[in-house]
Amino acid sequence: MSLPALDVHLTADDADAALRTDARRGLTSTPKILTPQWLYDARGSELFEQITALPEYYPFTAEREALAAHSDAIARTADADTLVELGSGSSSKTPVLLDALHRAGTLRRYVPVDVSPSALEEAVPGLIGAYPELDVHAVVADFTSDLRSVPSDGGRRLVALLGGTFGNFEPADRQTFLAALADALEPGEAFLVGTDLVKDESTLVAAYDDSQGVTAAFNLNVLSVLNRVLGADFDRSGFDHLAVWVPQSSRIEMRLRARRPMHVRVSELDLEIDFAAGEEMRTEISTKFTRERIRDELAAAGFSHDGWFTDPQGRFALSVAVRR
Ligand code: AVJ
Repeated sequence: MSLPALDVHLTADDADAALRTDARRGLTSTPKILTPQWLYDARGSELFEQITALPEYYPFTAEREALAAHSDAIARTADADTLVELGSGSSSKTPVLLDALHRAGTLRRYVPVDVSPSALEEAVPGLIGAYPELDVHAVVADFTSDLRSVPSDGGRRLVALLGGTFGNFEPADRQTFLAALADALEPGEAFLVGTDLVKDESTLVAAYDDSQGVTAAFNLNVLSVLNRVLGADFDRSGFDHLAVWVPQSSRIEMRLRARRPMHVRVSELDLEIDFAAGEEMRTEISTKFTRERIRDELAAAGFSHDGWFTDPQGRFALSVAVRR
């Protein structure tokens, strides 16, 4: 068996530097904001896995149901020989798509893209074992700033961004990403994007503030990450987890709210910051879409909205967009 190809466009030092820059900017801005990437260290990724099994956290199940029900239609619409998966992580949802592309008779190549080399190293051998004919070409990259991960080899690509990750970007960053993707694709190539949908507020809030407190632990873990990586001295017990529905921007915001005034030293950034009692720091946004909104955002970047596939309950959507 030949070793799979692995391209590295992002070193651990690059990733580190980007996060530090982001932390300095975010911790000194008003309001304070962190990029969600800080949430996903080893402990955070483990807590996120636990979140996906919570009864309140429907997006994971709903996306899986939508994929299971519509993978063949997605494969037919995309008509691709290469599946590029952005933020592939453990590649747990990939086999459904690979199987559908295989049934359609077009599948040749799989390109998982992730910032984490260890996630790729764990996921790739199993896929090679399960799909011996498949040409697997793994890429370590931050797809938000670098789409060299989708080089054309003359085949027809389907670029997938699953898990609702698209909703974690600010509107301007979504537009920048879509424009870069449109630029990287040839006319006729496709983009598959998973988006959670607008629904009643109580369902949305419960999904991000579960009764077992797993999401609270996930959110508070970000303070332990900052303490470890940046030598900060955040006191976790000084903060409360909040999940807030913000209708104006159609999104859930995860925040940490200071219970009392606090002074925090971030030694590696040579930074001292203050929290007022009740001050909120945003740690993640999770945008909820309507069909019209996703269609309009895709159209603005040069994509037609050719497929709309939801779970049976209509909670989560998979859109297939074709580069015009
Ligand atoms: C995996 C980033 C899409 O936004 O729903 C779950 C992350 N945060 N609970 C989401 C998350 C809190 C999740 N994404």
